[in-house]
Amino acid sequence: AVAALSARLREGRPLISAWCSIPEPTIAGLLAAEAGFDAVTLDMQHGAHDIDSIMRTIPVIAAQGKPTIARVPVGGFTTVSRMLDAGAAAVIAPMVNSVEDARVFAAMAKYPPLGERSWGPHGGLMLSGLAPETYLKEANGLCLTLAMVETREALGAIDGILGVEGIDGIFIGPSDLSIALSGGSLDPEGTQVREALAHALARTRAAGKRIGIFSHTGLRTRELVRQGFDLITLSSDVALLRTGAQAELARAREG
Ligand code: 3PY
Ligand code: MG
Repeated sequence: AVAALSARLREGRPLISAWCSIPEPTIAGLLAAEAGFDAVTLDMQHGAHDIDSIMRTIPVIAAQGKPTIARVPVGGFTTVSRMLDAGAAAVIAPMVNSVEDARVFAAMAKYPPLGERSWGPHGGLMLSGLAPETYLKEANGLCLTLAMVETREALGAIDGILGVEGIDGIFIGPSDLSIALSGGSLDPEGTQVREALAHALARTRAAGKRIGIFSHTGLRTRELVRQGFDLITLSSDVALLRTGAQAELARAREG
């Protein structure tokens, strides 16, 4: 399950990931199994996941043969290697606004000589099935770093961020980006964001790296796949629960 994400990206097949805020392994397992998502993303920035819940959730997702992606809190660079140690296949770091942020992020995620990741990959070893020496050699390629581009500063520094060795790609936060670009309104699918996305896609391709993005709906996800995004997280456990419940209740109360 650790190698599944990087392998699939190498094949050039985009992934659609679930997004979980509720720290309950059963929810992540359900989204990986019956719902059929390609991966599950667990959120420590705005979601209620913490290190403990993530350590208990990763094996449930892995039991479905699916990779886990973890989003750490803003500036939570010390949490990055703990997520990889627990067996996450990728880490998303929010609000990476400068080359320096990107360098610190990459250093925490990659073993020497590239970075400064400290040894102790209990879950990574268990879930990759690799011997320690092999894991040490291969982990830098297997465990991916996605730096969130969701501010004007990050857009301005995009080539520098993409140029940091050890940064495998970027992940767009369209909501924060829309707030930043409009000067205070929420319009994640608006023209300003669309223009920024076209630029980010082109710069990422030029750098030979990967690009992911958060999407609110299936229709928008289809469009993003067509545009060439490599990883799209679709909706969230909370949003799916809300819309599913509202739809059934509305039917129940019709007439
Ligand atoms: C954003 O849209 O700002 C995000 O961080 C996606 O979760
Ligand atoms: Mg954001």
